[in-house]
Amino acid sequence: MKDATPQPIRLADYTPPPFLVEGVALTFRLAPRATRVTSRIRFRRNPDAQAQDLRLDGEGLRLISATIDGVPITAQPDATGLTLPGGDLPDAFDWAAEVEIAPEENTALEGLYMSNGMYCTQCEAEGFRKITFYPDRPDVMAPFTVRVESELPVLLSNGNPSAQGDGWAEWDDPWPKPAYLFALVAGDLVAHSDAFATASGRAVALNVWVRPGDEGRCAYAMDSLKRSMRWDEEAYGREYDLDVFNIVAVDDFNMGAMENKGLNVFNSKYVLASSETATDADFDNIERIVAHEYFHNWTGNRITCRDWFQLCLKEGLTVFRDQQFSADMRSAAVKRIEDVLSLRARQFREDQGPLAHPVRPDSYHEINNFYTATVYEKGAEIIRMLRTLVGEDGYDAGVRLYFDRHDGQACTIEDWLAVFAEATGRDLSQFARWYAQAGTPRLRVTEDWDEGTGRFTLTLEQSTPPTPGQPDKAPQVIPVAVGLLGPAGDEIMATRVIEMTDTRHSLTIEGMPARPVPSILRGFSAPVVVEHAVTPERRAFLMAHDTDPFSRWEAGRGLAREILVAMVRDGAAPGPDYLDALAVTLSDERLDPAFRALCLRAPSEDDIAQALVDAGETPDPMAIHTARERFQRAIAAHMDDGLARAFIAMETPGPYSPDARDAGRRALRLAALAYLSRNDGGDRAARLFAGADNMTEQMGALGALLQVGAGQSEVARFHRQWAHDRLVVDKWFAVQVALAAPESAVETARSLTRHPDFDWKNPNRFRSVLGALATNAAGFHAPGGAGYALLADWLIQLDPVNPQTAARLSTAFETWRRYDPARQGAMRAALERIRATPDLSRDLSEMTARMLG
Ligand code: 0A1
Ligand code: ZN
Repeated sequence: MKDATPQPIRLADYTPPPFLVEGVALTFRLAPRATRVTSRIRFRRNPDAQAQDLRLDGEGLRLISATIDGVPITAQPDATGLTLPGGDLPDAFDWAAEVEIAPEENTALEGLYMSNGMYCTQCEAEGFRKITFYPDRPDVMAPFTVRVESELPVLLSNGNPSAQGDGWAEWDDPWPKPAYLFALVAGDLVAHSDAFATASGRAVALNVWVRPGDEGRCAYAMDSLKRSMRWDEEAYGREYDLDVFNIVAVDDFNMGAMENKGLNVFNSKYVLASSETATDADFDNIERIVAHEYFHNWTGNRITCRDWFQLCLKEGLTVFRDQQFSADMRSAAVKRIEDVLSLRARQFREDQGPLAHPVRPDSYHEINNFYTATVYEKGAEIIRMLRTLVGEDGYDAGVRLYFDRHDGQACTIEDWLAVFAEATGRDLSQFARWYAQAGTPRLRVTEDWDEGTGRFTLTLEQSTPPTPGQPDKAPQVIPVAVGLLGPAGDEIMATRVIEMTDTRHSLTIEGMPARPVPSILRGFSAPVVVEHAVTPERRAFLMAHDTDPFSRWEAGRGLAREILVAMVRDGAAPGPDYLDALAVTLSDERLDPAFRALCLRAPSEDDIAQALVDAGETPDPMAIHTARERFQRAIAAHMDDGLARAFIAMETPGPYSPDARDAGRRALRLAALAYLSRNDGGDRAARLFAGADNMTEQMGALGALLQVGAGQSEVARFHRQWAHDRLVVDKWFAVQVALAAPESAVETARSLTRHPDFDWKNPNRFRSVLGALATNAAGFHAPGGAGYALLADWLIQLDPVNPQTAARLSTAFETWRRYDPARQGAMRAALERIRATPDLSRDLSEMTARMLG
């Protein structure tokens, strides 16, 4: 630990900055080991703040010189910055400084670093302080000008280009921004260029910058960008506000991408795509992430966060906006199901364990540890509920007021809620609990039917389990979308939203001719767990008749989950009712193939483990794996003909297109193939692999083979074919580990870490082996604890090099308390070993401390 007694940062301690910044001018003289950064910063005393010293954050900087209003000062920086005594400072002054940094030695990929000979930056959350001395906090917003000097041909920064010459370029960003949105890129890059005319007629030059040779793989990112720009104008009335918009792809990046003003930096995996090298899922992610970063231009950049506790203000809203965009571009129903699957897999899991935290946390040690599914995905669910509660028009009015009132400001969740309260006249004080209370609410549903009077009563009860630091929870506002079906499957009450505010809520409907079947939480109207004891027949009925596609899928899902839980407990087999219902879904040509593919997907091993924990049981990962495998074999055996027909019928003739229609057909085709391989030993998959002309089918076929214990020659062939392509080689590493049999997963991962292509300092490559191991539940949790030990060894090795990525991957251990004493002991020992490592980063110290509790 860097600090003997590290103190958390608390929301309650927020104070406004004592000085504001009117303008910043930066000059970079780039050199790998000795980049010189000069800064000129115009400060002005903040009339709304109490008198205080001015703290300039700065880490790992060699201070060469500093002046105030041209007068040299002898500043003595400490390990995290320097303090200028407030009482000695004029009300307005110029700070100038020169520092030296070494981008080549920056392996943490935060601040200014190098990736394959190219300079790039990552400043969110607190990376700017590794570039120069500055009040590195989001509520200090300023216009920036930047001069970059380097022999490299392409020199980029935020805003508009203002001048350039041989070996230098200057950029001017007129929009005030916090330092976390600063960016600089310099490299030997080529552009895929295009143009966009905004609704009011501004001509915007668009560029996707990549390494030479990659320019043929940018078209989809560019197309996604143009669609995002148009969509934000049409759906939110938001126009782009600069003359250029640049996207740069870098190979070494800790996260997905970053919304720096006018200069988005992307993990190359979310930019580069061709049909031969990228799967449908990759195309989908590119579209989503390009949109997400673009949408931040208004939700995050023009209006930013007052402090990092408000992270969900920009992230929850921007995720919600990218979800709306994807729903408009593709099938809304399929998109909703996919989003719920991901929410449950990542956010519900987080909420169940020691890392549970509110969407707006109230304290942290390292903010980088809070870029979580809770802040992002649950944050988006809160916006969705808000929209449901205030209605579309109320939402539009509130959002308009938000942009009008807060443009150019650094805001809080209170500001966000206030515009809706004002625009709609609603009291949102109870709703605000969604931001403050951690944990996933449980919604217990009971029904009462009075045959004599035809009275049907639905009773809902909410409770939220305790989470770290929050033993007791108050009731939340839960919008529960409910519909009723008649016994013949007809809709007798269209969807209506029950607004639950108390612990208990009843809805009574009189005069029903026959007992209705309720469909509850349509569209997944709130991020809660529904506990509703219903018979398998009832679920099968909803699976066949519900008019809400989400609930229809959910009924089948619930059925599958219950069957799997029973199979884990007593080795039961899936009954013919479920198998017949699934067969009907598979061959129902009125249903979107992508939807049918989702219905065929068995709940994951982690889902089953969560279901067992919910039932108060201890999950056995091996028993879960075996049960799930038997479940899939039973489906394959029962539906062989239908699957074979779907496999043929879903072929996509003609050239590859990543559009939703063809992608949905391939999803169903490959889901069928994975089952069929259990019947034919992988014959069809081997043929498809041999003839595939696109990565979706090549990977789908390889996965199907590995799942049935075949595919070793294909694995070798795949590597020979793609050894030159980093992103494809990442897939090659990941698929072998993720789909290895439980008994060989750890050895597979270990041997791949010795492969000459295993470049462990590259985050994508590290995740492709060690991240993939954690997704292979039965393999990671194999008896003896070798998986835990291997991951711990690698996290300890990575931590001094790249603490952020090490800390993120440590969440593989967050479920440790679920398991039997032997596994608990081994996981705990791994965590304790990490925690005891000398000089552990703040990132990993905080994560291990929270997990160990
Ligand atoms: N704001 C980005 C995500 C991001 C966050 C932190 C990073 O480095 C620590 C990088 C990117 C987004 O939401 O896309
Ligand atoms: Zn974001």
